[in-house]
Amino acid sequence: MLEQDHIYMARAFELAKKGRFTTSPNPNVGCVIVRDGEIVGEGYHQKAGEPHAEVHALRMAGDKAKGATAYVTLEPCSHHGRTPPCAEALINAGITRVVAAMQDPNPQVAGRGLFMLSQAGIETASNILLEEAEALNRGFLKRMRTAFPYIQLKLAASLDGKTALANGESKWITSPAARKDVQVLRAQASAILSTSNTVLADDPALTVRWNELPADVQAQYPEEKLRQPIRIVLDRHNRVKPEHKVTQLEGECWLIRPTPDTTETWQGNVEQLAIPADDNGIDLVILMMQLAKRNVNSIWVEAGAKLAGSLLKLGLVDELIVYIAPKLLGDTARGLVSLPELSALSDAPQFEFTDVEKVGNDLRVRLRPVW
Ligand code: AOF
Ligand code: ZN
Repeated sequence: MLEQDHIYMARAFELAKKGRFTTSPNPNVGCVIVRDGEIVGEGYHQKAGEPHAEVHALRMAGDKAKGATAYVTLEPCSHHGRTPPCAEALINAGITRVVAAMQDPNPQVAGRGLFMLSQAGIETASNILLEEAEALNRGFLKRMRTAFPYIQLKLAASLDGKTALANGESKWITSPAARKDVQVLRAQASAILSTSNTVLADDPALTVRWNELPADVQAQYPEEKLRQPIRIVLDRHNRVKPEHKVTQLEGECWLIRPTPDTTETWQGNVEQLAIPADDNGIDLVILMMQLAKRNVNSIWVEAGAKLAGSLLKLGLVDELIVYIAPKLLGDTARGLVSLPELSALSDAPQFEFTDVEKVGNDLRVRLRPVW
């Protein structure tokens, strides 16, 4: 590893992040090509089906790729997918050294990209800035490794951990700044998961609104590139109807119900997925496996205390994102998560804080479960 490798790889990460709103279900990948201490090519993956990061960078480098080093945030691919293998493109362009931040766990690649390169006489190195590489594609990596999506549970609470008054009023606990922040996180998810209870109570849109994104995000993410995460609604009793916003707005809407409703006329963006249910609700483990099969990398959950509790009990949650408003709602208000009564503190689900930030007048804390 050379000292300057870190600098060029950090630049490749900066480029990769530009694709964070648009590449799902593909990973975010950035690539920098360097010859004689000069960056001659740069690129990042923008959209599934379009060229990979390496191809953009090679196009920019042209002849200058001969004898150059390529820095890529993910191992170059070796398979013929929607696009031809990048390892081949790097070989043909005359690249002599490839540095990858991490191996690609995609079973179609899994080390074969780096192997192809070294077979062609190219010097290879990997595992550089590995933590950044893991953080960049949590959803894609989890799906490739486990066949489950990465699940983020969004919660909003008062200082005393309450989400709604006893009468159910819950709408604006957190500030407009927190809601803007939610828009940015929604925009990065493959899908948004909610329930028919939430749809019937609030008729939410569950969309990303470009005009509500912060100005710095808007500057990197033009409105015409807006991608709507898939809206997924758990609806065991077929209560969601064609007049609800989730089924009408732009983007896909998947209704999860044991028995599809054939009496209504649904718009083309609505699909009904048959997943078994029992008295506790839809089988969430089967659902998540089905969603991963349909290439859903990451799920942003915005729902009530019951679904939050069920996902936590099943060990399906990878990350909690809690917005805490500086308000007290008192002990008659409703709690954050429904869990069975505990008889010992040692049985309480445990988390560790991974990040704390002030967002407007609220706090945003991020946590991951400790097993
Ligand atoms: C990307 N962008 O820059 C790189 C990827 O369906 P395909 O042909 O686009 O292949 C997608 C796979 O290629 C993806 O799952 C990952 O394993 C590998 N590398 N993918 O979308 C890129 N370098
Ligand atoms: Zn590729």
